Amino acid sequence: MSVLRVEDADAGVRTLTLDRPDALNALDRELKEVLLAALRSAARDRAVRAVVLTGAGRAFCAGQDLRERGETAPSLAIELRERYIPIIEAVGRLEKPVVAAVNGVAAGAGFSLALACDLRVMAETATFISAFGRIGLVPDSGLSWFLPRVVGPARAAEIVMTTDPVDAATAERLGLVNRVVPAEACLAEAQALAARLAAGAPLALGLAKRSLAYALEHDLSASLAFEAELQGIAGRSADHAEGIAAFTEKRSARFTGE
Ligand code: LHQ
Repeated sequence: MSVLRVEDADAGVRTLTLDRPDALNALDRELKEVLLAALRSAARDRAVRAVVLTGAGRAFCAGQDLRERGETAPSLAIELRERYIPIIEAVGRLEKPVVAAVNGVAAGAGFSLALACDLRVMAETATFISAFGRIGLVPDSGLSWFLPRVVGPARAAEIVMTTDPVDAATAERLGLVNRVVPAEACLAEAQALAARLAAGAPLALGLAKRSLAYALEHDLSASLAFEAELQGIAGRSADHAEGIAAFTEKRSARFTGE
């Protein structure tokens, strides 16, 4: 039985479910490997137009499997370079919307993984915990990059240094998540949001993701130039022509990604 469930729905939404509920979906060697392979496969598969990432049972993901710690690479830096960084980068480079259904606690690298996704739907019972400090570690897998950009430096310092759980209402107020829903509706809401995005123009969505990421790291002039370059590409697409035709004919567009 796999530690990752992969399920496709008609709308082009692929749901990846971390499936080690007894360990709160902690990331062991196998789960890291299959998750990375699944993200790469979702990137290649043209039928996949949006991805939902969630956890089985009562957790989203409790970060590194601490029971496996003794068996992993002696250097945590090596473990991060070889296993965690490729996963975080695969989510960012996947030119399709990735929606996290944060169904329960997201701790340590599980918190980072949720923040690497483009959008987050959070169960009202879920929490985020920067658990690293509790075990004498520093934030990793991008948490120290994502967090100050989303909540500002003071809030980021508080979340990282106190390691206090951030409840769903606070997460919503801080802009850490797009919406908070009853726990039982979390996955369905995330899948519905992903299905809406999957109906959009795939090329344009992928380029928009690239543009937003670029703008976080560059100044206005560079971002304006990058937007123009991407618009040049989008403007030559069949989907743009279809969008214009649909507008003119007063009908819904049928985008293909061409
Ligand atoms: C777990 C885990 C877990 C194994 C719960 N592992 N079993 C990257 C590079 C390399 C190495 C180092 O790390 C990193 C990045 C990181 O992610 S470091 C941060 C690692 N994660 C944590 O420190 C979180 C550890 N977990 C917890 O603090 C709690 O479990 C939370 C707050 C998440 C949930 O608390 P509870 O709701 O009270 O659940 P629980 O603690 O009773 O856990 C339930 C079961 O899940 C339990 O197993 P058991 O057999 O006793 O029922 C836990 O041992 C297991 N579990 N997290 N990370």
